[in-house]
Amino acid sequence: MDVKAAVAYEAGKPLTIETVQLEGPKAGEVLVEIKATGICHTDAYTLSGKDPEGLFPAILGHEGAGVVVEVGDGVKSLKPGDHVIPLYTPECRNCEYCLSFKTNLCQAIRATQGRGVMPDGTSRFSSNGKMLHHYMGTSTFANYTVLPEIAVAKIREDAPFEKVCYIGCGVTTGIGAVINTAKVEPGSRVVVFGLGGIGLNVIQGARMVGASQIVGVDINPDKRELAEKFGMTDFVNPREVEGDLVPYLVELTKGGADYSFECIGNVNVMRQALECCHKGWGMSVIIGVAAAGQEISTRPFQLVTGRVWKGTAFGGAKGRTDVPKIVDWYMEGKINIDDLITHVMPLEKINEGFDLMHQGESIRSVVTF
Ligand code: NAD
Ligand code: AHE
Ligand code: ZN
Repeated sequence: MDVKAAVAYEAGKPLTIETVQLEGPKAGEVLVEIKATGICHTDAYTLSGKDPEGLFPAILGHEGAGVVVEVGDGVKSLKPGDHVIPLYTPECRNCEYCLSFKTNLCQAIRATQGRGVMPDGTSRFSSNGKMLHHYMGTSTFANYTVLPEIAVAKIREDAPFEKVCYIGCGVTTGIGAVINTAKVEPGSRVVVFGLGGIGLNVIQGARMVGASQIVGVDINPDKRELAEKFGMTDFVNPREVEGDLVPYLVELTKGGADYSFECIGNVNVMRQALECCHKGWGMSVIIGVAAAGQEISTRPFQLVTGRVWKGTAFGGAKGRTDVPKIVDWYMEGKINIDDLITHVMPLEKINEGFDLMHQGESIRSVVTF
């Protein structure tokens, strides 16, 4: 079938909006009509050419929501008409990782996903006979996409696509990092580095669990107002701090953060995030994605003296199980998504969404089809 897509032909170049061809679902796959998709910084990272798994040409996008149109042979858990959110972290409930109950990183289809193809090793997308790569197993920058059944979360039908698409990455990543990965306790002092689409969800997660102090750190002062609305108690602009940021934050948090979160992808900030943690127990969680070749460093003494370094993907969430619950939280008014979606645009304007992100003018831009 013909579908409308934004194609990434080359690193560092704008996406090309065009009609491409999509094959129907094979066994174990479903065809989904994408109704809305967010633009996450990770899409920009891959488009920049710095992602070692970034393949071109590809259809990017991993923060979508839509409706199942057709199911392939053997698909049991989904049917046409189901409202769904695609999962870049699938949940097969059968692999060693799923059965460990220690991680959300289902590995059932990770290898083919990283090669930009479906689990059978082929792509469903093409343009004038030339193969296009899938991206993160989701490729939501198209009005139809094909997904493995295990990479689809079924959600309630009254949830608005243009809002809950954000649960496909940013909302779940930020709130999940607090709840699943760090397991922040009430009364904790929290420091959040980077107040973008992820960091603000860390803040709302920290407020939900009852953190008593939530420090936000960002070089863009325009992020302050919204962060305060979401629960930030103290704002720090590193460019306005005289001297080292780390001792400043340790003093502000009266001895160091119980938990810190890096939501930027900057390895120097990752070090600061670890070192501003409280001696003896402070935990720092890396969420930001840093480019290939980048490395983190610190004095091992920082860990010897009790600080803990962790990382998280998709907020430690198991998509098919947890995503429908997070959609419920939104529908019940327990979490705020609306104020984080600062721009909505048609696919034709998707490149403007990337520009707004780079200019620091948006939190989330959402493309609606
Ligand atoms: P974003 O562009 O919306 O936000 C980034 C924020 O960081 C901006 O507010 C920017 O002003 C701020 N910033 C940049 N440099 C800074 C510095 N040196 N000090 C302080 N603040 C600084 O991006 P996003 O969509 O929120 O994504 C954030 C990061 O999280 C990206 O690296 C993205 O790839 C990653 N990410 C990871 C996961 C995961 O599962 N681990 C999921 C989603 C996104
Ligand atoms: N190909 C990239 C991987 C980047 C990365 O870490 N991605 C996160 C999700 S970011 C969503 O916005 C993730 O899920 N990681 C676990 C995994 O298996 O990829 C690179 O840099 O190599
Ligand atoms: Zn993302």
